[in-house]
Amino acid sequence: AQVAPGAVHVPDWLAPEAQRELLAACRDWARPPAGLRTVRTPGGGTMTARQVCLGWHWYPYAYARTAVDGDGAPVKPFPAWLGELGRRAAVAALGPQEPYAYDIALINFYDGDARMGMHRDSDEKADAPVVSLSLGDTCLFRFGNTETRAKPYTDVELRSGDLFVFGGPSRLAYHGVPWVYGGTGPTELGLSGRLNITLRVSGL
Ligand code: MD3
Ligand code: FE
Repeated sequence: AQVAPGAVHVPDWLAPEAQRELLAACRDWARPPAGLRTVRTPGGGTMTARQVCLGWHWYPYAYARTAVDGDGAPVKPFPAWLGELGRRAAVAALGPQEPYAYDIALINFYDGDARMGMHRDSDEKADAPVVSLSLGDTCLFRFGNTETRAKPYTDVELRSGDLFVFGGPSRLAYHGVPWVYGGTGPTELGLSGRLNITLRVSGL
């Protein structure tokens, strides 16, 4: 379903087996070195969702090749199969696309009362669509507008296996995760909490 121009939600895009495989990969990527970390913002705050990066390491508000705000280790490689998954996802949501060379994965892990405030993603230097895949607990995702972090916005529930692609005019829209509904994920997956995997093109 199109939520806004270029913003398309494809519920249940990942089959259960693909969700299990992606979760297993995320568990591996979460391990040190350059594993899951708590992100501190320049204003002294901390993000409640913890994060691990592949390809390029994001820190507020730039990209590096090492975990500069973590253990300093080189960022983990971005695997070719994940880039292929990103291209397939973009085509599934938006139709025929340039063959974008996805080279960044940001993986956010939400447990407890973790959430994400309204923000824009503008640290990438390319305009390729962002691909988002959700695993585990359902969340409320808030898709805003390009002008202000306030209303109007559209609220959408994202469930395990859902795909969301943000391209064109939606690439620079404000968005956030006001909350996660604990204990709502598929029992068979064996994940307590929520994982979101975003695939991006750095343009670097
Ligand atoms: C719209 N992640 O990693 S996914 C983020 O669920 C982020 O962890 C949220 O916002 C999460 O930056 C939301 C949906 C999403 C991701 C990236 C976007 C929406 C986006 C980039 C541009 C526009
Ligand atoms: Fe974002």
